[in-house]
Amino acid sequence: MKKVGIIMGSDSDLPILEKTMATLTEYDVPFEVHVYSAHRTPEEARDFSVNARDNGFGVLICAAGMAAHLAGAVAANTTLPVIGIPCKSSVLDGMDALLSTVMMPSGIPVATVAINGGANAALLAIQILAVGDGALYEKLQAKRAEGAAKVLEKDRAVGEKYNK
Ligand code: RP5
Repeated sequence: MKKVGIIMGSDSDLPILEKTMATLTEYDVPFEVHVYSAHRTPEEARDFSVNARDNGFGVLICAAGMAAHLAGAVAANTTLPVIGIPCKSSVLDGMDALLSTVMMPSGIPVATVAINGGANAALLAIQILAVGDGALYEKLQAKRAEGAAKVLEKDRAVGEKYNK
């Protein structure tokens, strides 16, 4: 199976990526994680992106906060699908990172998930890999059904308490 590459702009983004790694682990999807910054270590971020396909990656997830150019800079150097996670910093509530990540010019797409959307970034990466992987597709279907069953159980419990 192709690996998922996870890049964060700073190790201060790690708590958000913990959810990404936990979700990938839940689905037995291999990943490799790095701290490369579009601004502080641009050469390392570029080298990783340029060589990612040859190094066995199928999807890249990039998390960054503030002036979050990492996902876009990575996407500029690869045609692998790139998923951006805008990270919330202490100011502006993550709107800065959201707009910096999502507003890509035509030609260089970044699939942006919600602010701090670490779990959904992993799920989207898994869904991309599942296009060509029947076993992974089956796992996704099973987990969706499990999730729906949990919600229906909550509906039943809430209804039992309040619907007199
Ligand atoms: C971004 O700046 C990082 O992705 C991080 O979210 C933010 C702050 O980085 P640190 O100053 O905590 O290293 O590049």
